[in-house]
Amino acid sequence: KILVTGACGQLGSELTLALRELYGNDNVIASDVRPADGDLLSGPCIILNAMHKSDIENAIDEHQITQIYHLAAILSAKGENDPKFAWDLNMTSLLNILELARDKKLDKIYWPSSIAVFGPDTPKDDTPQNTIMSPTTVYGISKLAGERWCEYFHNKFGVDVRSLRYPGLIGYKVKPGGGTTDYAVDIFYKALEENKYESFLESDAYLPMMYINDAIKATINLMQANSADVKVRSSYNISAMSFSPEEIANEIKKSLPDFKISYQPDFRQKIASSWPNSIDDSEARKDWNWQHEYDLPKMTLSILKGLKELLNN
Ligand code: VAH
Repeated sequence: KILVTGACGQLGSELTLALRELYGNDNVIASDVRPADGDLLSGPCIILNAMHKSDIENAIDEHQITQIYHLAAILSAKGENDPKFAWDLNMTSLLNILELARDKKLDKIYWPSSIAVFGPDTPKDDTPQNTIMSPTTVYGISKLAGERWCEYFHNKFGVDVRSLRYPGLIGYKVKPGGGTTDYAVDIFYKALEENKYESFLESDAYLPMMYINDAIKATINLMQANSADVKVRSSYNISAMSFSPEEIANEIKKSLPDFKISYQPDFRQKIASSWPNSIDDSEARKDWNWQHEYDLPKMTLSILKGLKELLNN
């Protein structure tokens, strides 16, 4: 059976539902430090703090867990408010799970990395799989260290751990928590509720982004690939599109002509400008046929339609 940590989060909630669709409700246990609600209650949910190794071990034994999707983490912006806690949570929880995977011979582990592992001196356009990485956020530092730990546990102990460097993920069903790229989710809520949005990033803050549907597809494709085909055991670059606040605002205006955007950059602008403009994901496309589906126009229409329904219920 599959255990998902951080299941109440932006990615965790939608990934849990997709995994339940694929493997059956009762075979995917949703866990988080806070109680689950909404659609997550369609299957087993437990309270679990991924920093407590014995609690994870008990969950593995009690629910016959063979795979863990470890999504619990503090994201980039929130991490800067409490660096030590962000480091402790992100690293302790990952090491707990890698050690348990080794000792209990779990089948597979999934752990998300991020484009936040790249820094100001990383080549900004078509950032390669292997390049200079000098992250400037604690979140990025924890993801860079985490990638090295994943590769170490794979090479030294044969743990089948797989990872993707997500770009900014745009998912609206659960409000995201603490990401620098989350302006691209907020903008849709504000457009539908107030027809205007004040962006905390500059108009030209161009960033690699991905609709959450594509992120879920990539995650499942990677986890279903033959182990021998998964050649990158730190974390794969993946990408779908890149856009700036101005570009996504113009896309929204095609459906909401009176929508207005203004700009009030804050500390998150500095984080965003340390990240790449675009990512080279040719290794993922070569090793396990990664192929994105959503570009900016298609994503915008999908979100406006889905969010309108969500807000009207
Ligand atoms: C964040 N959404 O903003 C995450 C992501 C690349 C950004 O890692 O922290």
